[in-house]
Amino acid sequence: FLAAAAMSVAATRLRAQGAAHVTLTIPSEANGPHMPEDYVGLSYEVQQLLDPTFFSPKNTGLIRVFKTLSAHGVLRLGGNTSEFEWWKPTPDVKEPEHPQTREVEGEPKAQYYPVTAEAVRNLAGFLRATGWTCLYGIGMGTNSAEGAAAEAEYVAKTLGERLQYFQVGNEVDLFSRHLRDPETWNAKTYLDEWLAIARAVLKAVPDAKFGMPDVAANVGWLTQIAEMWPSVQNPPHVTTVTHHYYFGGPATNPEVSISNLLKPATMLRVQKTADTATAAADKMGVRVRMTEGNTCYRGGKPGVSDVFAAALWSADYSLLLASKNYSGVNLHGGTGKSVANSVGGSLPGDLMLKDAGETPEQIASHPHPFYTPIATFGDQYTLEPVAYGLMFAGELCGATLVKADLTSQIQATGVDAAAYAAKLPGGEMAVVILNKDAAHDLELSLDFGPSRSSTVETETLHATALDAREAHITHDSKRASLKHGQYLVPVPHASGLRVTVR
Ligand code: BDP
Repeated sequence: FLAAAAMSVAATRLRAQGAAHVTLTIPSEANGPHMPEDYVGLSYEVQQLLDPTFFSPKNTGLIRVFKTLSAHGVLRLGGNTSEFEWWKPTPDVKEPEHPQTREVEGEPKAQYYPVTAEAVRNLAGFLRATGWTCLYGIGMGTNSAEGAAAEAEYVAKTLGERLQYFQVGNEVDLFSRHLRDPETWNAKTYLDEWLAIARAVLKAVPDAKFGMPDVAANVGWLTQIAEMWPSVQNPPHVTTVTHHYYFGGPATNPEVSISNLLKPATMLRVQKTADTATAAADKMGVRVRMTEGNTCYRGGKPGVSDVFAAALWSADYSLLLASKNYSGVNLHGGTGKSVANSVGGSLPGDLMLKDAGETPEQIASHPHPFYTPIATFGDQYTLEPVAYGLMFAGELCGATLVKADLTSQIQATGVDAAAYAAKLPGGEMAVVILNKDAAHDLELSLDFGPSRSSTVETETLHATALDAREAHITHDSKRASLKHGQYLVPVPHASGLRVTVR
C-alpha cells in the first residue's frame, strides 16, 4: 500500500510540475471545538513587573503591538522568576526572610525582588488600554500563604474584571530539583500545599478563581490531580488546568533545528500530550490551556526561534491545540534581563553567538531572548516571526472548527503540511493550510460544496525562506470564482494560506 501510495503521489507531482495535488472536501457544518475569542496569549516573567513602566498605560508602543496581535488576548505572568518575588504593598514594607533553596546547575538562582502596588496598578491600566485580560502568577516556591493572600487581594481589587484567574506556582513538577525535597515531592504533596495557599487566597478574595498546576512537561500530574480532585473537600474554583510546552532545548542541543521543529512527528507528540491534558480537564469539568511555551527553552535558539520557521510552527501548534479543545496558548517571551534571570543569569543562546564569532559587546547588545514574540529595541517594539504565526492562527478566534482530520489527508502525499477548517461567527468557511515543507509545493482543490457562493478571500503567511528573520501576512481580498464549489489554489513550500469563502 505504501509503495502504491508513494507512486501515485510521485505521479501527481509530475503532473502538476512538482507540486503534489490534493483534493480536500471541506464539510459544510462545523461540529468540532469552538476556538475562544481570547485564544491568543503571551506569557511574561513576573520579574517583568520590576520595571513598572513596562506594563503601563503610558507604554503606547507596547500597547500597539499587543492590540495588533489580538484585540482580546490573554497576558499570563509566571515563569521561573515568579518563585522569587515578594509582595511589597507600600515602600516601607521590609523584605521578608526567605527559605533556604538549593542552587542547581540549569535552574534559576534565588534572586529575590519585590512586586509593588505601583506595578500592579500600571498593569491594570495596560490591560484596559489593550483590551487584554490577565492570568496572574503568584509565587509558591518561596512564598508564604499570607504573602500570597495579601498580593492576591490587591491584585483582584486592582485588576477587577481584567483578571481571569490566579496561578500559584510555576512548573511545580520541577520543584524537586531546587525548591522541595525530592524524596517527598509529588502531585499529592503539591496538591496539599497548593490547597493551603488557595484557601488563604480565598479568605482574602472569596470569589477567586484559579488555574493549575502549570507543570513544565509532566502532564501526568494533570491526570493524577483529576483523580484526586473528587476527594477534595470544598474545592477552590479551578477554571483551567494548565501545562507548558517547549519543543526542545537548550540552544546548544543540535536536535533543536528547523527540520525537527517542523516535522510531522513533532506535532504527533503534541497531540499525545494534548489528549492526556484534555482527558484530565474533561474529568474535572474544566478547560485546558497551554500557559507558557515556545520553540526552545532557556531563551531560544538563534536561527530557529527567531526565523520564519517559528511562524509556521506557532500557527500549526496553536491550531492543533484549538482542535483539541484548548482554551488558548501563551507564547513566552519578554525582555532579555528578566528571561536571563529566569534561566540562571545568561541566555545559552549567547554561547551560540560566541561560537558564531560575536564579541561579548555584540552579545550584550541583543536585548531580548531569541524566542520572544515581541522584541524590544530601545522603546521600539516589533512582532517577531513566532508572533506572526500566532496572529495568523488567531484569525480563527471565535470560529467553530470542523472535526475532519485534513492534516492527515494532506500528509498522505508525503508533503509536510497541516490544514484546519472552521466556520467563522459570520457563517463563512475558512481553511488554513500550512505548508511547512522545505522543498515541496502543494496544489489544493478545496471543495466547499455547491451551496457556497463565489466570493473567495485569501491571506498568505510568507517569507523569503524558512530561516529568514522575517514574516509577513498579506491580505488579498480579490474575488475569485469557485467552479462547482471547488477552488484550486497553490500553496508553495514554506508558506501558509487562509482561504475564506462566503
Ligand atoms: C521555562 C521557565 C521560564 C524560562 C523558560 C526558558 O518557566 O521562566 O524563561 O523555561 O528556559 O521553563 O526559556
